[in-house]
Amino acid sequence: MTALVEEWGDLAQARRRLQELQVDPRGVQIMAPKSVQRLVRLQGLSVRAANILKQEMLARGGEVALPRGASLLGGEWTEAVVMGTAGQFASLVDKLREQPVFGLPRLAEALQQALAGYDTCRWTWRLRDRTLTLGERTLVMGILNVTPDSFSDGGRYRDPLAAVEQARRMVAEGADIIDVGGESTRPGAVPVEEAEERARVLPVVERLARELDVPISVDTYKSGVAAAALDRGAHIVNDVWGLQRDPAMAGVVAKHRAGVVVMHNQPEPTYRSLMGEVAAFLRRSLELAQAAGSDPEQVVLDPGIGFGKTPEHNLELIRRLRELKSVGRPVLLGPSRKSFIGLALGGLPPQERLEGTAAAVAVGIVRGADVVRVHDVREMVRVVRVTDALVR
Ligand code: HH2
Repeated sequence: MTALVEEWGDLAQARRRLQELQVDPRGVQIMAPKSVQRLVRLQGLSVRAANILKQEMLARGGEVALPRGASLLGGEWTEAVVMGTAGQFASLVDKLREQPVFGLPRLAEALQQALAGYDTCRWTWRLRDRTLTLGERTLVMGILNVTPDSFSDGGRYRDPLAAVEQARRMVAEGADIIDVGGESTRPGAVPVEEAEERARVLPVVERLARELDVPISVDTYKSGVAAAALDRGAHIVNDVWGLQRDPAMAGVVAKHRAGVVVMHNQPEPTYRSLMGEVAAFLRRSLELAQAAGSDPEQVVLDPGIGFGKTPEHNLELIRRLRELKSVGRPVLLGPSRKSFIGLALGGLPPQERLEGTAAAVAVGIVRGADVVRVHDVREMVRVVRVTDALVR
């Protein structure tokens, strides 16, 4: 007699394990949802809805954790963590949908969407006339900073010829996308006038779009630069303000049916609930994209490592990255050579952060990253391939 504690991560894996056990097909259908445990945090829930939720989940054998005040009908709004199996959640959602009081149908919708997003493992990313499949393997976005002052490679690719050469090298090394940026976003960088940013970025984008087969992304939060780059053949807008800084940006993306990376960003690293606030920001970015006429399949989410975050926030975001999939779209991670890595290594400079970047990329993939944005393409493609072989 032996006993082995097993880990069945998601429904697809549960089905496979049950089939391997030669459970009959009907049994697989019934048991797979019972074997997967989920925890869902709800914020902005009315106390009345919370109490109904608690009764309904207890009746199904699940649980709902509430702050003390909420169960005594203390305040009006509360937070809750709902606990149950995928099967219990499915039955709960069906029940809540039928009760047109206290916003329960909306709650059912939110629960269902979050669980479906979290459990999706294959996505389509629409970029103008192309589509990329995400989730089957991790894609690598190679960074091309045509700036004099980027924190780790400033000044190296300012000359358009050197930039094109570097892009070709990255593609030969396995990059799936090239991300061209003309303004450093590191803390303390000097803001760049739009005319200067255009002059840096556009000649490079134009040549790359013509000469390379991979999609070209433009790293800008200015709608004028994005529109001009799209006119010259770029496929993706990478906006480090998640469509929330320049009000014309969402319209530009929609008009060109471009892919868009919406990154979380804020001026100060202060949070009441880090994951909840980052997810809420990204949900708002996705809504802005849709309101302007984009398909949700154009959008990829990014937690914004190093932007308005302390080193501890960056570590927590990578550790809990998969939670962001509750928003309902795939996730890009950009840890490359960033300062939290230098700090974890006792203060090493950007050029000494290759192995640390590899660790962050590998764990990021294990935790749900679908695309990684990196400087060291040759090395990180190797890290990605091995991590994919281990976890996908
Ligand atoms: N990080 C940087 C710039 N753009 N875009 C996305 N989507 N995600 C990121 O994490 C991200 C980004 C900062 O890194 P880098 O481009 O290397 O430096 P700089 O801003 O100094 O040019």
